[in-house]
Amino acid sequence: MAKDLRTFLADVVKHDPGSLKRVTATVDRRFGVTAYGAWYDKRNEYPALLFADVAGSSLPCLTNLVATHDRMALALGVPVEVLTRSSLAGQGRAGHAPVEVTGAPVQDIVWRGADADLGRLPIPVHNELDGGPFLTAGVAIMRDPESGRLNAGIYRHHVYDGRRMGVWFFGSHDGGTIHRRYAARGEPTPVAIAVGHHPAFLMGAVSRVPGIGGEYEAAGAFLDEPVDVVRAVTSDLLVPARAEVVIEGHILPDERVEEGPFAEWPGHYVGGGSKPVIEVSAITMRRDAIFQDIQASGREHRLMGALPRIASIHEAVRQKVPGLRAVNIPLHARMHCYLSIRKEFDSDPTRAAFAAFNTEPENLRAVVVVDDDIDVYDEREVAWAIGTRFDAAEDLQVIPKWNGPGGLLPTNWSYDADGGRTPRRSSAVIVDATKPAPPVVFPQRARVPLDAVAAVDPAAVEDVTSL
Ligand SMILES: Cc1cc2nc3c(=O)[nH]c(=O)nc-3n(C[C@H](O)[C@H](O)[C@H](O)COP(=O)(O)O)c2cc1C
Ligand SMILES: [Mn+2]
Repeated sequence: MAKDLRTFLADVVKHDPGSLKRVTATVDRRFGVTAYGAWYDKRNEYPALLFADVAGSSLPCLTNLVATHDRMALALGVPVEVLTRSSLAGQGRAGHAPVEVTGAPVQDIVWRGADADLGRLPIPVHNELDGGPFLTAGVAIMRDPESGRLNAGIYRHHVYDGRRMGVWFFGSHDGGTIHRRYAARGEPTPVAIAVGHHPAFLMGAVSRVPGIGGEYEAAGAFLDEPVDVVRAVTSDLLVPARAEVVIEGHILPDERVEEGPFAEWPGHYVGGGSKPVIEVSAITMRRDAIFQDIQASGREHRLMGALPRIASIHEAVRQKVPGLRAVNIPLHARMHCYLSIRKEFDSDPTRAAFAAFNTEPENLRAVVVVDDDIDVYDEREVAWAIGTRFDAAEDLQVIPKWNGPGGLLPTNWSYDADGGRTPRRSSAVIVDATKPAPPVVFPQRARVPLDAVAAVDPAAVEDVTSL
């Protein structure tokens, strides 16, 4: 059977029992959904949460679906170590072009005109100071007017009223390029936003495909099967046939509305400003549709953002420094990046760091480079490398005015006492915590010989209960 949100939920129940929980209490869409997520977060637990009853909506709301590496690994069909210890998630698999079908489940129910009211969907207000409800798990599909290629990405949507919402395309993302191309011709940009699908579909949509388009093919690679698509009901866009909900509309060519505030992945309320506006033309859905949400600035948001960037940085740095061994972007500080390299030349760390910065210029502000004996997935190892192999006067490079101006990083703004703020550019830093390149001899790392450790007999160890 073709993969979709429902097949994945069944997989979770079967393979990861207890990690999908149903909330039976009626919750308010204002903080009700995120309150449960925050309650679990405080306990360092991240179950997927299915809210059966969100006040004022007939649809259930699902959140935190792939907030853990275990469920993400299940979704992508890889061992969890592939996600927690490498940058290889989804890599090396063949892409599959989408296949057009007729009679799609996602068009079982069609709301048009006044019926196409966003207020009927259980779209949550996530964090305390958010400017309103935000659609956070919507995969927006648009067609590049120049090449005709379909592009997809997740972009945040501030819901203004039943028919209109904002959209924020960051920096260099293709979504913004496509919209600007239509707007330059004075034309509206057709857009269709798919909500609720197999997480492998969503990871394909947010993978860092070079050039405009290719996300449907990438989703096919992550799913190991082509995505079934169907023609939208109010445009010629192709939308995923097995999504739960599709919101169709167009981005107005020259209207902008003040958007935000909204708590983003760095864990602050930043961004906002005037943003393009989408006018909704139809909402289609499956029977018994499940609405999907991602907890803004929560763990799922950061995991879904970190994995594609680990992959794209690995690819780019490897081209410049073949000795690259591993890349990590820690979930708790997604603006940091750790690279381990087998160092050949003293210039390797700087080259590697710049390749990483240039791959993700809108996200990274610190790159730490370590040797290949350091495990970049272990914070203790990275901290120890900085403590023992890094000399600040020699090995710290500051790149002034690298990030920004403005955007999501709080340091990319300056603030005044009246509550005002101005976009600024902030610096980035390279921490070279590597030993000198060969043939220089650096002190050896202490360790008990591995063969001695292998010879340990755990059965020879017993609890001391009396002396
Ligand atoms: C949960 C989540 C939320 C995101 N929100 C936004 C957003 O609001 N704006 C944006 O431009 N990118 C956002 N992204 C990143 C893009 O979806 C991603 O970088 C994608 O590759 C961009 O595709 P594009 O270059 O084809 O536009 C988000 C990613 C995730 C996982
Ligand atoms: Mn793209």
